[in-house]
Amino acid sequence: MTAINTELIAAQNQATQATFDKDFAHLTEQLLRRGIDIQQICAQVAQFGVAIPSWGVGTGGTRFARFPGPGEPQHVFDKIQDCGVIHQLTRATPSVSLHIPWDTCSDWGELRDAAQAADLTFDAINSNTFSDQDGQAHSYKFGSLSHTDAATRAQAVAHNVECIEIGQRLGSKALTVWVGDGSNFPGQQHFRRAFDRYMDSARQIYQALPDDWLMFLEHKICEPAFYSTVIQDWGSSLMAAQALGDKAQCLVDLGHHAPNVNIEMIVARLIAARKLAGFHFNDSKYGDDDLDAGSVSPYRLFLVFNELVAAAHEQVPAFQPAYMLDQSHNVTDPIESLMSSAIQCQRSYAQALLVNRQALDDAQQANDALLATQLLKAAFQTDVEPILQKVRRDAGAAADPLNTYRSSGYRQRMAVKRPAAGRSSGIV
Ligand SMILES: [Mn+2]
Repeated sequence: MTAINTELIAAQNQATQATFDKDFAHLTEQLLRRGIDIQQICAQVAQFGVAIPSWGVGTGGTRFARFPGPGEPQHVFDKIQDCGVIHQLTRATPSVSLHIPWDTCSDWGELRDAAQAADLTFDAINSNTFSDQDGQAHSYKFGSLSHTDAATRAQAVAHNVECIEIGQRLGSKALTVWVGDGSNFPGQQHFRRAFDRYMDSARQIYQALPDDWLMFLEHKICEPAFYSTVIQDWGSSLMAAQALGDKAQCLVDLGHHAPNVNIEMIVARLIAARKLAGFHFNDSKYGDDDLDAGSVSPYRLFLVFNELVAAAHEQVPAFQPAYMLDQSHNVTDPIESLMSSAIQCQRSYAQALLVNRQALDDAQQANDALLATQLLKAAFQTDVEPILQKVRRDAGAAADPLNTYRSSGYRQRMAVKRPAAGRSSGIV
């Protein structure tokens, strides 16, 4: 059963079919003049998918306040249903990334069935050792995997192993580990010893990984530790991943860097090291703002995708990054934000596919800086909306997901069905 009436989708798509056909024909002709086959681009974009974080469908918040929205999910099954709506309307989000213990469930088999019914699978599973749970023996106030106390570290390791076991029941193939460990004051922590303790714990988790699983290490420059973090940057992450082994890779959350850091170059370095796990897409102006992907800096997002498309084009071995959104929605309907972010990722990918790789290679080789940068701009400035819409129309999704979602009345129905809960959904 689908959450949004399929007849509504079909009727709305039909209403704009004629204008869409004109737009698509025009872009087809434009791209043909540039030697690009639009059908080939559509086929590649249709294969693109980005995972939804289960916590993203709830309203986020800041450390100051949280303003719950109407009809928020009350449990993991509600979250799956909302993720199903996003996928039904966009066909761009085929999987969900769970977070333990924010997502609790007494029967994981039932959850797997619910996901399957919504045409969803499970992406990487996320552990949480950055906050204390009720009844927990040891506190993570001063760290988890790198804590000075061995019993606290062991508790954090055991939690990660449990996450792997849950993930196995759901069909996940990766564990994402982000720790809030670090220090708030110079001198508080012995940097090298804290890293050694982290590595010792991470090795134990790594040993518990099934053969066909990966371990994604997520670095973050600060917060909640505001002076230093144990896995602060891609350098620390790469050191850890290389020491752990082939199954450990580095996950890039776009918001987890210092302002103005050249993220696309970090991506290129991790690809070169064969250590790029994938992404948590979002956007930011100042820090880990967790704003909607491409909402502030769409060109940066494009430049990241340009590196990914280049790597695929150059057939870098075993290049298969995992794509996930990681956002916090404080002032928007989370379903609307996640749909538009997923489509923004598709858009950046489609634009990156339009880059003339041969001409760019030639310009780089000839040190023609202006032509090289214009080749990127030519791709970025192409309005690929007809491509995205074509892919959605062909897949039975909504031509205009936002409009169809709003006219479906889904949020209003959920507001009645799910009375205000007021819980925090957290931000990672
Ligand atoms: Mn993240």
